[in-house]
Amino acid sequence: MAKVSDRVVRLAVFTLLIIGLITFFSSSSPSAPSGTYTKPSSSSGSSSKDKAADFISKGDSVKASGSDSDSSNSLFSSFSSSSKSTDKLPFDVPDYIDPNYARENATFISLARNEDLWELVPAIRSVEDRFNSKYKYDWVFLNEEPFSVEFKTVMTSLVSGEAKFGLIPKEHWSFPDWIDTDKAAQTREDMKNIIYGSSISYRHMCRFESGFFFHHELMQNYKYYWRVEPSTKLYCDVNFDVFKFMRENNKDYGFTISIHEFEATIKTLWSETKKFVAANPQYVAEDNFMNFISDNNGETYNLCHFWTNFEVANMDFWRGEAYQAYFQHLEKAGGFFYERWGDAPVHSIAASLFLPQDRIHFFEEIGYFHGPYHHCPINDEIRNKNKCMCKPGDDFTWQDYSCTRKYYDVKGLAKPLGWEKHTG
Ligand SMILES: Nc1nc2c(ncn2[C@@H]2O[C@H](COP(=O)(O)OP(=O)(O)O)[C@@H](O)[C@H]2O)c(=O)[nH]1
Ligand SMILES: [Mg+2]
Repeated sequence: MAKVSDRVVRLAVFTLLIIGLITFFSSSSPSAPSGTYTKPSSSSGSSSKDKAADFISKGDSVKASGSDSDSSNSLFSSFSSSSKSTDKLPFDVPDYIDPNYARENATFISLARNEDLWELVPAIRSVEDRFNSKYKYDWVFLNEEPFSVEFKTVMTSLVSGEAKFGLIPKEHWSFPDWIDTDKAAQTREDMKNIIYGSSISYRHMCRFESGFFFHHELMQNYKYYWRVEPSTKLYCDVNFDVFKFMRENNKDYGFTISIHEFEATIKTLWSETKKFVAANPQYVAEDNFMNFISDNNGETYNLCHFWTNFEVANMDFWRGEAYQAYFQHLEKAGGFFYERWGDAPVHSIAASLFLPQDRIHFFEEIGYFHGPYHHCPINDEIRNKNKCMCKPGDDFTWQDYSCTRKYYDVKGLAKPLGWEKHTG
């Protein structure tokens, strides 16, 4: 008897449980899959994180991170159904600066492949943490192939301004029709023992960064940019608006590391430059920076260049008459493919010849790393004030292979105290 009544009680409890579950599931909305962020109703003043969510909700098959189940019976269904359109995402951060802050006409830019994603993430995070979370400038991403949904989702969630993703037009990432592709192939064979010497894509990249990124439609409405590459780091807080600094101080080109180029990659770049200058002397600025790039008043190139993996610059210069004519001359000469001209010497030679030298600026206080070199401010006050996390003993700036000592000498600037201890 006891056994039978036991069974009846258990059956009754089980039946009640089933009825309860059926009632619960039939009342939950089937149109709100868990973890999928509901697009906020469009209202003015939507934050950039709203834009991130907006993007996520637009992707056909993209879900907010952490949702790998789309059924409404997941543990999180009650959370998602209470995430109504006006809710802030849980990771929204307060604005550090006045929401009406007048930003400059400027953007970050990163050229990257989909497979660069996880090397780019910490680089961007460090720029956001050290600078952009305060100022919220936009970020443009460019690629010669469509960006993956994963790439777009992660980057959108990471940047505090608006994230924009662009496809590079074919003509900006291919051989121009005057290039002899057999000769280019022979070059790659001949240069296979030089870093990136056998690479086609690296050459397209250098040509694109030399002559086309500032023409991309997503860049058209911007004047200044800050270039960020995968696997780089900012070592110090940047407690000023770098773009405002550029405009207010009439700077067109800013760098953190300068270095000597591998001569084998640019055998005829200087002779082509000399030909161009001889035919177009009007473009050479009066108070130029020729003595930074040449030790004999232009006879030969000393290989010094600004390392363009970090670059803050005014695109009016690249879009202007002098640089456009110079780039066209280099294009026709073919050295992007018949040699392995880098965008760094091309930009640096142009800036040094066609800009007055006071428009070129060294950001001493922006600690920065791109393998294998560190720019770590050797001035203790700068490092402490800006919470730098680098070892001054690692600094490359004053070493012989750097060109920044020359930058100071040619400009007649006083070097920071103790620089002699960092040479070698
Ligand atoms: N979309 C795209 N980006 C590239 C390609 N090759 C290099 N890049 C990007 O171009 C920049 C320079 O490339 P990187 O490999 O860092 O060259 P390195 O710094 O000279 O060693 C980085 O932002 C890369 O992500 C490519 O084939 N496609
Ligand atoms: Mg790099």
